Amino acid sequence: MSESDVAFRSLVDKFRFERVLNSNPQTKTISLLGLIDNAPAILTAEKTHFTFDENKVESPSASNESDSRTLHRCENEYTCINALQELRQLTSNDIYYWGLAVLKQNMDHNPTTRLNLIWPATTVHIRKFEQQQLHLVRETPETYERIVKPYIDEMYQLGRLKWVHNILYHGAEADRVVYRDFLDDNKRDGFVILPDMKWDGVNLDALYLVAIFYRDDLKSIRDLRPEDRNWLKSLNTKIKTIVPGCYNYTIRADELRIFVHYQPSYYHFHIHIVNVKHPGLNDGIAAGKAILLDDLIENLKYLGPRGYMNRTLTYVIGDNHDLWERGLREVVSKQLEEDGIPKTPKVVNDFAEDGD
Ligand code: G7M
Repeated sequence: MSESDVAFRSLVDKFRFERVLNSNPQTKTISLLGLIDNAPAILTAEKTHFTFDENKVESPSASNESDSRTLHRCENEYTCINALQELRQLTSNDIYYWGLAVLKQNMDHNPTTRLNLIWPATTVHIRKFEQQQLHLVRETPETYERIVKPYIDEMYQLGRLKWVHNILYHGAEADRVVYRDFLDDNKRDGFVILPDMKWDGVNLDALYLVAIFYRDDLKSIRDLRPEDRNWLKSLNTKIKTIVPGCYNYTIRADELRIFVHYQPSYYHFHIHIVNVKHPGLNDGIAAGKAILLDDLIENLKYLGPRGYMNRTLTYVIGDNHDLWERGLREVVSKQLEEDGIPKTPKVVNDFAEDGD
């Protein structure tokens, strides 16, 4: 075990469970709130996907691109059904059989779970992970200036970006960095690509990278102007060129979903790079949260000199988000009224009244 394994293990061992914040049977994740040394901690576990070792086989006779990319899916004792240790049938019916199984697990080949720990966790973290009611809000430029911008400025002052600065300037996660684009005479346009905290770094089906930029004048897409268009275009090209090469071309440029979040959790410009077949964890890739980089580039052609500051942006927000209480709740109810949507009638719950 490395020193960092030992430190992580001792923190997880000290975790004292308090309550479940959220769990999702589709993404197979659970987030637990607990205490470590009397400070709040959030432990998230995600059951990992099945793995196959993938080797690229260069065929000497390959004359076209698809031939040269033939994938050889090699099996080992841990891939999929080879790892079967126990099997119990639940039922069978005609030609259909189903049951439960235990598969042999191995840290290198098929670890059971990806664990994320946030410690000490702030109330912003806890509220973000907690199950909550979601709402769609239309953020006009006026709403942005009045409610959202002051919030972003406050978040910035609170120093929630320490992890970003650690990556950019202090060598954090350096051993995992996939690519660093850093020109001494043009630091402003540079960036770092590395595995997102959400990816185990093993299974390419779930490939999830994040590109973080040295520019610190962009808090979110709201700060993008038409003059940034060429910069974004060259980023897009670089990402699509570099990432497939980093993974031995087992993933192609057109298999990368490249997008940003609005609202993001962290107000320092960064881009998500995800295998297009990944359905996304929670709402990370959903409409109302993810905006494709290609669409950003295209839209900047038409938005005028103030760029994204001119647009109304529609997105999903949870009622645990600070912005909800800071004014978005009123914005939403006013918008529904202006749109002529009838007020929701009071719904009587018959079952509750019957005492069932
Ligand atoms: O929603 P937003 O666009 O702000 O997403 C931020 C992304 O950064 C998420 O996909 C996180 O999983 C990722 N992320 C957050 N932290 C704190 C870290 C970190 O410390 N390291 C890495 N590699 N990714 C992180």
